[in-house]
Amino acid sequence: MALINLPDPEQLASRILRGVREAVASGLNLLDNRLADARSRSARLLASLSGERQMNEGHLVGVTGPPGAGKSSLVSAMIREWRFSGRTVGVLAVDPSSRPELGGGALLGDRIRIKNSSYDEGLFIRSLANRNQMGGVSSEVWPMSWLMLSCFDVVVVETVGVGQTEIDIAEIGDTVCYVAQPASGDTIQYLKSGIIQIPDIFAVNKCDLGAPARKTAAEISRSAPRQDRREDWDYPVCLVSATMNTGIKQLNDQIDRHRSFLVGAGSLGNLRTRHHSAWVMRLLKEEFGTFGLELAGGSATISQRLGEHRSCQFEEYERIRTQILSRFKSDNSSSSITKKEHPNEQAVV
Ligand SMILES: Nc1nc2c(ncn2[C@@H]2O[C@H](COP(=O)(O)OP(=O)(O)O)[C@@H](O)[C@H]2O)c(=O)[nH]1
Ligand SMILES: [Mg+2]
Repeated sequence: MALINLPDPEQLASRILRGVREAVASGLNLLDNRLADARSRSARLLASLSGERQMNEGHLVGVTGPPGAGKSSLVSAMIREWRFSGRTVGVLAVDPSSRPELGGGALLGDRIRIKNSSYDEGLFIRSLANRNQMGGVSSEVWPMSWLMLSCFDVVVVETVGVGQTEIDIAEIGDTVCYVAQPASGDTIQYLKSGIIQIPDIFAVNKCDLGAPARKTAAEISRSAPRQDRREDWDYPVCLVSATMNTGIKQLNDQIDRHRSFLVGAGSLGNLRTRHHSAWVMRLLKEEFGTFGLELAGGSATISQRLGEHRSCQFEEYERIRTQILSRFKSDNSSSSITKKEHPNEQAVV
């Protein structure tokens, strides 16, 4: 493959912070690039983007639910509402059914283009095929959402809710909204499984269908397991219709209310820090494996280091990476560990 000039991370970060669209696109491409040089530049980019803003500002909203529930349609309707109120919106659509080569549903971007005919500077959509780690959200999605949070008021991550995904999305969003399909057993089964953290907000879509939607909403209200509930939050169930544009403003209001709830409880920053640590750990594990984590003192030590660097975890991430890489190199030159044992170097070959 021909060599591609990779951007200077610090320069790129300053352009992203000014909301330059080309810079946002190029930053997302960098985060999506698995080669060694790109990975270290990604860490520098994220370190440059980290700051107070990402601890306290913006809103990361996870939208999940079964295929066909109307997530993309609903996100599209929600975007119109947000844009109407002057907020800028970034979207990451992680939806395998959106992959045109699979003949799946229309890309979210296409829906938006159909509905909002004029080009909109305040809206940025990136569709990602699900790179499918056992049904989970692939590891680059979180850094991508973090990048978008540095320059958009609202960042939406749309994922299909199957198995592992709900757990992953709960580790991305400040607020998680579950979109339910009326008259489908999926949601109730999902709630009764009890293994997953319940979403903050439920949206029963397709309320234009009438009774089945109302029945599903009532079932959800009854079934949400009470023991998992956080105090003081009421887990609203909203009846909406993406196609008829019904209840969208009310849903967005509930999403705002959840953010205010987190801010009021002083927990938005803590929540993001927790999510941050979980994903940095995941990125390290993915790049270096458990053996690599041991070279940096093991996961407990790493967690502690990340906890001590709350507002600049990416810089700490980069330091830990460098440390692991140099340990790999020194072990490599002095002992039996072969170069091939560093997964990243294999990737570069
Ligand atoms: N009747 C009705 N159909 C809807 C509504 N929202 C979405 N749909 C339809 O449901 C199907 C799946 O929608 P889509 O947004 O692609 O679902 P996703 O897979 O969850 O993203 C499409 O045929 C939509 O037109 C709604 O509010 N009412
Ligand atoms: Mg979709």
